[in-house]
Amino acid sequence: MLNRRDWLKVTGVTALASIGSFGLDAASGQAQTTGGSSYPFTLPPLPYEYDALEPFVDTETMHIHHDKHHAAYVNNLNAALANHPELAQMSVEDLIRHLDKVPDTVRTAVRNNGGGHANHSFFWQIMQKNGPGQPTGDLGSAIGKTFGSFAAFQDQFTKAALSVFGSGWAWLSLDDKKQIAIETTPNQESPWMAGRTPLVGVDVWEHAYYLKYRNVRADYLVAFYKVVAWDIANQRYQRALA
Ligand code: MN3
Repeated sequence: MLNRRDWLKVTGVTALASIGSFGLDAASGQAQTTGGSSYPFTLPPLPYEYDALEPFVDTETMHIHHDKHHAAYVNNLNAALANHPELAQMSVEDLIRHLDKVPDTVRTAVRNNGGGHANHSFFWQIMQKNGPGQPTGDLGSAIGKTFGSFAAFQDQFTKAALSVFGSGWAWLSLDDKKQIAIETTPNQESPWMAGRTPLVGVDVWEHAYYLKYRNVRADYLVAFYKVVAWDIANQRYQRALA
């Protein structure tokens, strides 16, 4: 059984590029959370139990968010691709990185639902029970250097997440100059669509928090910091730099 690092050495850059940054469960190296690498896509299981992130993310929200919302993005993405066999070999990351290759008749559907599938597959993996509570490794150093401190980063990230009008996401991303930056996206748009690589992301659609936090998005964000999988974010950072 190869560990993850050896597996990447063996399979090489092509596999890494096509699998993308959410194709593997970075913690375990297992591929069972990929949801399929191309059409027809399937809903990847959560990489932990539904109640694992209690009390910060409640069990009922996880069930509805994963089993209903994420599933709908997968089903709608498959429906959009059903009559486009020329796209059947593309990973969801490839699809949303290259929306220009998607016929305009289904581009909006792929943007919304491919984005939704990619974003949620990423989101489940960037949370964990009993996370380190603060950035680790080289990413921790980069956050300190870029923002001054983790507290200053949190302040800016929270402000960005609160600034999203309506539905969307806030991200810590790596840009094409290998610099980290905070960004927000509307709806199910994502950093991949702009050629950037997400390292941490938080879903601020109301479906992500309304059952427990009602209209108080700020309280949800305080809770989100308790479950960020910073070691996985750091692995993604190192992989994106390599
Ligand atoms: Mn969502």
